[in-house]
Amino acid sequence: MSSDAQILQTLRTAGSNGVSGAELSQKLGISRAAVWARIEDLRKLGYEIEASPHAGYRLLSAPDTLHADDLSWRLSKGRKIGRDIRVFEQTSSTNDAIEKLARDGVKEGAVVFAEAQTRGRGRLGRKWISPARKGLWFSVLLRPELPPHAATQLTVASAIAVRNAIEEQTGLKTEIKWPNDILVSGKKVAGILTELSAELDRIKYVLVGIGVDVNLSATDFPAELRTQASSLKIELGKPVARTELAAAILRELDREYCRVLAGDFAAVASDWEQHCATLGQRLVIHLGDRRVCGRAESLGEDGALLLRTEHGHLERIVGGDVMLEK
Ligand code: BT5
Repeated sequence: MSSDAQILQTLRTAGSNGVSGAELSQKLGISRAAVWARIEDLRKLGYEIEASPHAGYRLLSAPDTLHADDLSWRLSKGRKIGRDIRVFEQTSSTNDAIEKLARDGVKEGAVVFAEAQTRGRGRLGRKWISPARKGLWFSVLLRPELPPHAATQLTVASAIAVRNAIEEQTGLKTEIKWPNDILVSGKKVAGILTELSAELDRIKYVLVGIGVDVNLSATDFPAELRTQASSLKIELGKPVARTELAAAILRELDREYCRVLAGDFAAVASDWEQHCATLGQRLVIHLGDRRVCGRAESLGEDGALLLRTEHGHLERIVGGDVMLEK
């Protein structure tokens, strides 16, 4: 753990009691002057830290900024997801940034966050709006030993992880729309973009890009999106702490990913089915130029949606745009 993370953790644990400079210096094994310099740097990042002769240092407030160390200490030691966390002020797309790391041979579990994306994208090159400090825009690098067709399992596992974390942190009732949307009151509050690099029979790496609309106001969305998209802040009526939510999502992702790796996708799928807004519904699915209609029956072993078509066939759907039949 870095000195910054240790200082923040100690200050948080001490709460209003505060911690003396001597105690911090001893705990971190650095001089009191060095502690002071670290505190000054944290203040520049927006942490409001009071220093008083008798109470020592006290953390009064933390900024709404993502800080890699501040995220790391909230995660368990033996984790896979989030063992390497990087936060950029701005990138084109965090999926591009994580792909660079993947090509450089970085281990799986690395996560890249950006406070803002200039070219955030959805599936099929669609635009994903990502205003600065309003959401969680991040990507995770995975190197699972799975065949390429099982990559949909990772989208499903990520969707349940994001859903669980949102509910845990906000209490909002969330639903999953197959394959990659998280909805609150029928509106999209998060999306997942899974990109894959594979050989014929094995995955080289998977990039899971996750966008969560945390503290956007209605005016942050373009007018044409306002009827279908929303944010946690709008739905809850108050802002949500992004760092806590980010850490909760990483913890849940770690849990779900481990279940997939252990060959227990059935457990992931069964959780998923409980929260799925799509199952049982009559759907129209656009697959490029093709249009398929039918009733969503269940989730296949590889994460595909099993659709009973109008002609009675069971069709495996692995992509496409899903709409409820009117
Ligand atoms: C998705 O695509 O839902 C995947 C979104 C993934 C975004 C993350 S952010 C971090 C990482 N880096 C990236 O560049 N991307 C990932 P799709 O199902 O194709 O939905 C895209 C559609 O959602 C757009 O065409 C809009 O209609 C709508 N949309 C755009 N921005 C949105 C937002 N912030 N919230 C809700 N809906 C949005």
